[in-house]
Parts: sequence; structure tokens; C-alpha cells
Amino acid sequence: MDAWFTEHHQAHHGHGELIGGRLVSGFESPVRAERVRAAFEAAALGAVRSPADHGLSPILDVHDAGYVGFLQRAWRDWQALGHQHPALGMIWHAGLGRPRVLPRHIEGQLGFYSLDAGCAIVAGTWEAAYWSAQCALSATQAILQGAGSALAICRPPGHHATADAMGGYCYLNNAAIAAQALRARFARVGIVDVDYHHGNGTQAIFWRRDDVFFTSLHADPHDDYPYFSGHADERGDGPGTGHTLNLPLPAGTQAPAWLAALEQALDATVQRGCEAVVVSLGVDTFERDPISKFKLTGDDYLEIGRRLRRLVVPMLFVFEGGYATDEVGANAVSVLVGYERG
Ligand code: Q9C
Ligand code: ZN
Repeated sequence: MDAWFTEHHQAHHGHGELIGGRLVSGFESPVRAERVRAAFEAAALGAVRSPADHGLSPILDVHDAGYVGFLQRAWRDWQALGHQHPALGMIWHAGLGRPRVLPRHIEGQLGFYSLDAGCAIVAGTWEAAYWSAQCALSATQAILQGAGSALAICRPPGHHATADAMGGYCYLNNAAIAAQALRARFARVGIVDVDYHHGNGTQAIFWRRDDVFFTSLHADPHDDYPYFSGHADERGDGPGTGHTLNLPLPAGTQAPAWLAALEQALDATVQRGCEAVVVSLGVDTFERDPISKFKLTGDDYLEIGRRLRRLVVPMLFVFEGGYATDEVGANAVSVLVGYERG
């Protein structure tokens, strides 16, 4: 299995996030991707490659053009006001629904295109997000050309980004962009999201579709981010009804309960006849993750990889969350080692 990685991710750095009303140093830091790359190289699973430039078109197959244009010019517009500090997306209250009219002012646009205040924009945010998506697209191309598996070491992550809004450290939805591109060859594509947090952005993108099955194991949204989606009764809408499967789990969940839920997700993925699968690979389910409350151990990630072998279809791993910087590389790569070597 080969991996796609680019140094462009480092351009997105030096940003914080608002927690409890205070701006703190960001958990989603450049070292995360570096650790995954180093662990992948140490495991000698395959080559680490630089992504080709697949352009904007496959991104616009998933994302709103107005939103993409905003991401491209947000830092310039923000800087033009004299600001040197990161621009932070504001919160619009979920109960009020989506804002109706796009404001002209950059401050208003930051709110219009944000789900929460977890997404700072710095000078290199667009560069990093663009190339993160290109990693996913290059790994996708390998699968389209016949590879059995591939890894996209994406940073920033993607699964909280909707078609037209950033959220939860995510700007472009790498897994959704990959799944959409896989549709060129595979009639039915599955997305198995194992990140600690519900993949609300991915769910929203495919909510009304029957050609992409989305299933997610995550923290119960009563208790954890993203709070407003991921409940078990969310199953899709219209033609997409039954093509979303949410498996929320309580704080403190350990491997036996987590793996039992994974089996349910895999059963459903097989049952839907998915011909290729994207794994949204977050390892913030780890017992020492600083922002999460599940209790998976290092060895559990090998077992997750072994269990995924049951899906005998091409599999694309897309890196998402995981904030225990000392272990994030080993944990993510253990999933791949379990998958490749059993
Ligand atoms: N008390 C991903 O894992 N809120 N995003 C953290 C901590 C946002 C996580 C608050 C978490 C977003 C890709
Ligand atoms: Zn997460």
C-alpha cells in the first residue's frame, strides 16, 4: 500500500481554537501528519508519494463554488482590514438554521461559512486544505487504477466540513471528495467513519443519496462534539433513506463494545453492496487522546485493521482526527498493518 503526503500541510499552522470562550493553542497541529508519515515509513508498508494536482473540478463536485471561493480569498480579505492574527469562524446558532443572505463583509462571511468556531484561517489555510484534498484524490486515482488499498495522509482533516461550511478543524471534506471521485468506476461506494467524532459533514453531503453509504461510530452527540448530529435515528432522507447508519457510543467505551459496533457497520456496508470503501481514519478514540473519552489502546488499532479485511473491496484510508501526538502515528499505522498483514 502506498501513501500520499505533502509538506504543503505545514502552511496551515499557528492557529488556536476557542474552548470555553478562551483561545487556546490548537490540537490540530502540523506534527500530527509528520508523525503518521514517519510511522508509515518505519512500518515499510509502501512508498510515500507526493500528490499530483487534480485541480479544482473534483473539489467542486462536492463543495459549493461560493464556499470554495471564500476559502481562497478569506485570508486576503481579512488581512486587508489590517488584521495579522488568524481569522476565526463565528458560531451561528443551530436552532436558527442556515443564514439566508451572504454578507459582503468578511466578518459576516466567516460566520456564514462556519458551523462552529473550530476553524481558524491563516495565510496558508487554503494551500494546505487544497493539497490535503489532492492527497485524497491521488490516493483515489491509485485505487481507480487497480490498487487494493491506499493511504491519504490528509491534513487538515475533512469529515466535519459540509458542502458549504467549515467546522471542527475541517475545510474541505477529503473523504467525501474521494468517495465522489470513486463513483467514476464504482456504482456503490461505502464510507466507514471511525473517528471519535461524528462525521457530520460527510453525512450531510450524502444525506439524500443512495449511491454512497455512510456509516459512523462516534461519541454520543448528547455529550460531545458535533452535538447536533450523529444520533441513531438519523438514517438519511428521500432516496438516501437507509443509506446513513449512525452508531453513537457512550463515554468510556472500550474495545469490546467499539468492535461490536464496527461489526454492525461492516455488516451494513457489505449488505449495501459497496464496491469500494473509504475509511475516515481518525484515531482520537485512543485512551490518552486529549479531547476524547473513548478508551481504545494501541493494540486495539491492529485489531481494527484486521476486522476491516472482511470488506474484500478496494479500501482508501483517509486520515482525520487524533491528537495524542506521541502515539498518533503508531496508532494510525497499526490499522494499516492489521489490514495488510493480518
Ligand atoms: N474540548 C476532528 O477530529 N471541539 N475534529 C473540541 C475540545 C472540536 C474534532 C473541543 C473537535 C473537532 C477532525
Ligand atoms: Zn475527531
